[in-house]
Amino acid sequence: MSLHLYYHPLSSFCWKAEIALYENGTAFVPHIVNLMDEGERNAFYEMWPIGKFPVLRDDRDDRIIPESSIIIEYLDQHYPGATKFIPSDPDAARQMRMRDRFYDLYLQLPMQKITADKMRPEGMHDPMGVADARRAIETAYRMVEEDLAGKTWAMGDAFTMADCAALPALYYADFRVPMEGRFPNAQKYLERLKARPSIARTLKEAEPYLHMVPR
Ligand SMILES: N[C@@H](CCC(=O)N[C@@H](CS)C(=O)NCC(=O)O)C(=O)O
Repeated sequence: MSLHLYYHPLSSFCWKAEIALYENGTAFVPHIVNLMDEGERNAFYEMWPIGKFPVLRDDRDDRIIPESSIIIEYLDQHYPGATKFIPSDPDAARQMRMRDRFYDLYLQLPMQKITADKMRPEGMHDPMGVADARRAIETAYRMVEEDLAGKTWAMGDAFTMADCAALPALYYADFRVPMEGRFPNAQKYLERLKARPSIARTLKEAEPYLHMVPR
């Protein structure tokens, strides 16, 4: 098999890539990377010195493809399937990429900030940074709520890369800053996402690890 995914089943950005792979039934070899293990960490950094997963390796052309959005673009180009992640129309593609960036940068990153703060040692916390992150998430929720009005998926009727980005962002953000009925479009969208088979599978595989998420 030519595709190998280096990932961790708890990682929000890895979910994005897993969803895209499962969406089109694209065959791949999964490699769970335990960054706490020195040997595994060194081997992973050797492949991608930035040290962030997911990373896709394609043996067919001996290529390393890091970054969740770039992985999905690569799958769309080189391993196409029934779900087309990037719309063919250039304007629609740009709008889709905007939403993909939005979910990554303005929901996932502040959510990661809150989670990372929980793992910091006593005396090293950053309450101001966490308060900023919570505010950023609230702003993103309000914008997403408006954007989703009358839509099934982030771009309307078609499931795209933006939806692969939306699930991990909304799932974990809702865990950190609960929407609690304040954003009905976003909450219904999150439920639709969770019910999609590619996503249900990704979440099911994460289940045995979810107890490791810091409360
Ligand atoms: N921009 C990257 C972000 C990837 C990322 O932040 N991955 C996290 C897990 S969700 C990671 O590798 N964390 C491990 C670390 O920073 O040591 C992408 O879209 O793939």
